[in-house]
Amino acid sequence: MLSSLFTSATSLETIDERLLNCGISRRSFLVFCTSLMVAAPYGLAITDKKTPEEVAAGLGKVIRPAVIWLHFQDCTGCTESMLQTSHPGFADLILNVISLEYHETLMAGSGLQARQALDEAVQKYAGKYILVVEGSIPTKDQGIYMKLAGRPALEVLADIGGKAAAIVAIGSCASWGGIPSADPDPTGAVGVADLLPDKSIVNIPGCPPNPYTMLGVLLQYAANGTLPEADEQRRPKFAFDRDIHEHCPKRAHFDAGNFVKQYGDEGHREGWCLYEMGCKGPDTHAGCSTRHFNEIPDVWPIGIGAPCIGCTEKSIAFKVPMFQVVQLHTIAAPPTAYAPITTTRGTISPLATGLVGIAVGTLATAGYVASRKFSKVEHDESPPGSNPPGPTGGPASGPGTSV
Ligand code: FSX
Ligand code: SF4
Ligand code: F3S
Repeated sequence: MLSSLFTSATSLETIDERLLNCGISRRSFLVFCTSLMVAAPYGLAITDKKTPEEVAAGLGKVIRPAVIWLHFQDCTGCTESMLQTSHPGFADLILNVISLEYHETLMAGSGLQARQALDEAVQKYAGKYILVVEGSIPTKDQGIYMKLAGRPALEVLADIGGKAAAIVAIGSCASWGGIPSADPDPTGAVGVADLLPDKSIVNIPGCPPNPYTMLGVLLQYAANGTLPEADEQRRPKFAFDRDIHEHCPKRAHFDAGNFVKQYGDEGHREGWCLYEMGCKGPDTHAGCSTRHFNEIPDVWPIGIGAPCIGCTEKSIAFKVPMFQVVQLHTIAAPPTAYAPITTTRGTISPLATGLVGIAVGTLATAGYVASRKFSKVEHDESPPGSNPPGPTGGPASGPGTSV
């Protein structure tokens, strides 16, 4: 049973003991637990249907999980997104709820010292540690493009990954290859699951991903030895079960047909939808639209006025050009069955009442919607940004077929 892994075999402290010894306040821990609950409102055993106090009480008793963190072909953005927290000391708290045994960016030692630290950690916690992998693994030419202490990453992963209790592939690079695997993929970059398909692996793609997703996975595993339910791409459902578009704050503009045509245009300044700028939100599964980064509201790509590039999707990120408009698979173009919300009210003759009035009104509305749809969708083959909205800020072209 995995639940007793850390309690029986290590001398690690509980989270409560550790935080007390480090002088970290209960209040900070409660804020941390609240952030976890925001990241995982359901689908994660440690937060499910609980209050922050209940989450803190449960987590406090958990033995800190031993974590070995390896860097392969990466930019260290995943680590940075975890450490660049908005509250002073919060990164410190994060690093204390887990027991980080090896992490090249954070450790003081280097060279032989670092290698010894890694060997000792692997030996001490063999079969019990969680391995976090950041970065892709080069496979071309016997993996010669990335070595750690003289060994190809391929060999290091097979060895250290093979002795791990579970593996978390953090970031898009470790999940499937990410940026290094972009065409022409000079190193043959792949993700962890491509090389160790039979291991317990959780993929947390994103470039970078939300760190609370990873912390939630690590802590659930430490608490009860289970991994959260995953989708077919091994992504935890609690964080990847819906697309960005479903909860995007710009969704009302999408439905109304208000699209940015050019960076800095009137629509952009007004906060309109970025679909025609190539936003991949309708095709991208991630929680960014509700779980922002660095605990700061609106700190996420669309929140700062940039389109989503689909960084969590293997078939999109670094494959589909940034400004290419995605096809709408799961959702319809802005409603055609009723008037758009930007329609201005016209004057109705007092004589035009009853059934005739209704029929005329219905036809007029349908005609308006249809003309708007046909004239602005089918004939709008201009590249994004070529047709900025007019000075009145009227609705721009509709989405759906201008791919
Ligand atoms: Fe990859 Fe992580 Fe992108 Fe960078 O290191 S997921 S390039 S943000 O940070 O691996
Ligand atoms: Fe938001 Fe992008 Fe959808 Fe527009 S297309 S509503 S910006 S996710
Ligand atoms: Fe990535 Fe899109 Fe979120 S680019 S960070 S999935 S908004």
